[in-house]
Amino acid sequence: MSHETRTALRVCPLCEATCGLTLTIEGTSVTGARGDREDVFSRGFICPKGASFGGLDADPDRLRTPLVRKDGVLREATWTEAFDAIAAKIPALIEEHGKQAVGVFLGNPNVHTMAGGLYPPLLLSALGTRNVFTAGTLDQMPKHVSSGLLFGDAHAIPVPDLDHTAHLLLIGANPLESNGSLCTAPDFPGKLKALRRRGGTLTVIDPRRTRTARLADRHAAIRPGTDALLLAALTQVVVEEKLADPGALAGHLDGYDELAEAIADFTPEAVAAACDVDADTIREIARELAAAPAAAVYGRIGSCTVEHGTLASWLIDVLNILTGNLDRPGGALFPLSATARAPRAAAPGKGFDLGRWRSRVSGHPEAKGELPAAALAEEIETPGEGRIRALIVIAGNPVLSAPDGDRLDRALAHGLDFMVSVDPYLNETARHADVVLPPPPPSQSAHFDFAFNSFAVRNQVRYSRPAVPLQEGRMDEGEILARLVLAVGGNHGAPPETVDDLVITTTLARAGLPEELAGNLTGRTGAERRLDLMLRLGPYDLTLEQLLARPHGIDLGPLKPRIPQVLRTRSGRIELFPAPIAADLPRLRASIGARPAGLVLVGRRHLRSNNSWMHNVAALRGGSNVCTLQIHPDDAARIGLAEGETARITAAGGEVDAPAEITDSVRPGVVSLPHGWGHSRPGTRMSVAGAEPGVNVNQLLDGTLLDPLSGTAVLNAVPVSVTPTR
Ligand SMILES: Nc1nc2c(c(=O)[nH]1)N[C@H]1C(S)=C(S)[C@@H](COP(=O)(O)OP(=O)(O)OC[C@H]3O[C@@H](n4cnc5c(=O)[nH]c(N)nc54)[C@H](O)[C@@H]3O)O[C@H]1N2
Ligand SMILES: Nc1nc2c(c(=O)[nH]1)N[C@H]1C(S)=C(S)[C@@H](COP(=O)(O)OP(=O)(O)OC[C@H]3O[C@@H](n4cnc5c(=O)[nH]c(N)nc54)[C@H](O)[C@@H]3O)O[C@H]1N2
Ligand code: SF4
Ligand SMILES: [Mo]
Repeated sequence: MSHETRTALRVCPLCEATCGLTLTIEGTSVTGARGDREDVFSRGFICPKGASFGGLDADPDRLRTPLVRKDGVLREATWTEAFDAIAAKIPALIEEHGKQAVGVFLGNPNVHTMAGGLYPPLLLSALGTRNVFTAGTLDQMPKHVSSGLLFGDAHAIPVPDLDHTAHLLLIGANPLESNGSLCTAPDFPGKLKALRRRGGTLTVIDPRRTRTARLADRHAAIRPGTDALLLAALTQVVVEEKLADPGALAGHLDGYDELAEAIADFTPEAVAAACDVDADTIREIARELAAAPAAAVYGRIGSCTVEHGTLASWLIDVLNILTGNLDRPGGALFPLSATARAPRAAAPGKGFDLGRWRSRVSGHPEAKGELPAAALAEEIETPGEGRIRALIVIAGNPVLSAPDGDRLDRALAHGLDFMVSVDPYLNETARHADVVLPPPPPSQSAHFDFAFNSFAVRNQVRYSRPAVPLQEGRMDEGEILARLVLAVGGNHGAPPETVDDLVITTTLARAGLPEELAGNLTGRTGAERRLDLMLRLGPYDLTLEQLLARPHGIDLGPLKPRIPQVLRTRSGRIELFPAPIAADLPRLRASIGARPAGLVLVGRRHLRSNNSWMHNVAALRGGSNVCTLQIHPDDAARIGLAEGETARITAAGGEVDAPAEITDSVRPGVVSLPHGWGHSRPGTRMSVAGAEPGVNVNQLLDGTLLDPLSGTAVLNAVPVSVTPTR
């Protein structure tokens, strides 16, 4: 093995900011990572997670070979044995019990890998199952649904024009810790500081005084779960005081009068007590928003994973629209990524429908082809036709990330005939698998951001080839997933390239292009050739070769107005007041009088962590990155809880114990526990995480509380009680 030191460029896959990294490589090991100053998008920014790329990449707990269960025990196996086992089981199960017998759970890192962008859709069509669950219903599904209803395209999500806005209203997001979400912006903190420096205004709505809130001109510590009420009142003020001026959008709107009438009673005075934000402040925020030369309203987890998540997400864009800020520079704009289909002329589209089918047990409506992740356990446990008997999990850990992990844990242990997990770790979920297929570490994987380029605050495109060669015995994740598609579809053993070739042929045919063009595509792998094709068919007429020649990326310019081209509604217009929203409004109105009797729980994220899987890197542990229950001093005093003392938190789904951290950064009446902890189950292989496991906050949820329109689990504003354990 050679030990010369060199550098390689690699886009960071560890959060949505997509920073360009310069990796230092000795032999085949990554020994350092710094921000790539020449990166066209991130310009050298890096955070502690990116700086720990090497440690994460070389984690000795990463699986090196597939695991196959024999006589009840997971043992190291060859790739052939692993895929043989899958091919022997899944097609036969489908044959015997039908397509619905196989369920799929797609976790968050699928949007951070190239393979995760290219192959899961093919897996779903090979299986033909409706039992599809993703991290989306623990996260951003309300935003997809509101975009689907407003614009006719669930993927048309406007992002705040951070570099040019004069006024940002940020709701339930903490980009100083998360580095941003559904808004891809390397150095989000720097961009907020720049906004303040150029005289702009930042307002943060969050029940916690977060690091982001501390940066703001104004922080309103709202009562959790009431943002839709606040947003309805902001909209009411804009309408009532005739501040609405949709500008260039005026000719593209349907339903303004119906909307205005429907929200007329959501006055600041009506919602103030529920939100615990006074009416004058609400009026002031609305007036400032309307008066700003350019403003953007942006909401994230705290506005999505709540009981009225879809209504809140919808109202955020309604405010952007009515104040003339949607689709204008400095407002909220639709990015145009290099692999998007080239824009077509504006015309009516197919629209967006909800509830085209329902889940078998509880009858939850599908949204965007998915069923609620919170309903996965019951679909495995409940007998009858269509029961899930086999589960394929790709890059997911629902035992920790979804409500009532203990129930799902039992369902996976006792309710399945067969389970496959594609994951680098033997995590709390994968420990139940019959076959575990481990992808190589990121240094050995190519990287392209299919998802995040379409949420980026600047249009740009970058591609990284593997920084070090694939180690002997490793299999590229693209190949793993292609082989999985073949194995479940009865084509086990066919060359994996056939999967990509078929996609290329059908894509060319659909575009009305001759099949021979496939011969022009370049690339070392099927995934690269597909990328090349998408770039060529995309809006900027790029090629893979051009990307390879520009390793620091290609800047494609600032975001530009795209309406009406993005609209896909049946009317061809923006549907301001869609019927499913109208039908859900009475539920919001009814919540005005409801007040929690006791404490409510919200989550939090830590800069040096990521959901459930980064607690195994020693360099990222400690400091603020701990699983404590944050509680306000007044509440702690009332309950009789001392700093560091163990608190017992009880809710509908169960109870957990965590050390109390008394802090006035949470508002009275609110406690906060982070998620992704609870690494204490036997049979996992995450030694660092297991040494200080923390507790699983999602054990407090029983999985019945959902935002009904999107099927998204209510993870914030959950009623809990807290007592000392003594
Ligand atoms: N209470 C509460 N619960 C939450 C949230 C919350 O705010 N509060 N947040 C929710 C949100 S926003 C999300 S997105 C979900 C996430 O939920 P999940 O997607 O279920 O969980 P993750 O912890 O993101 O990790 C998924 C797995 O992907 C694996 N992985 C990492 N890299 C790769 C790779 O390159 N390939 C493959 N195949 N696997 C890889 C990791 O090892 C890990 O086991 O959690 C949700 N749960
Ligand atoms: N370091 C780190 N970065 C991450 C992740 C991580 O785990 N760690 N996860 C990644 C993922 S998967 C995602 S989806 C993004 C999420 O990105 P963000 O949404 O920016 O991250 P959160 O920290 O969950 O911020 C949600 C905020 O909402 C507040 N909140 C809770 N309930 C309410 C409410 O009812 N109303 C209002 N107004 N606010 C409320 C919380 O106090 C919290 O500050 O982060 C990504 N980046
Ligand atoms: S901000 Fe996100 S993308 Fe940038 S270095 Fe940190 S983890 Fe990586
Ligand atoms: Mo997420």
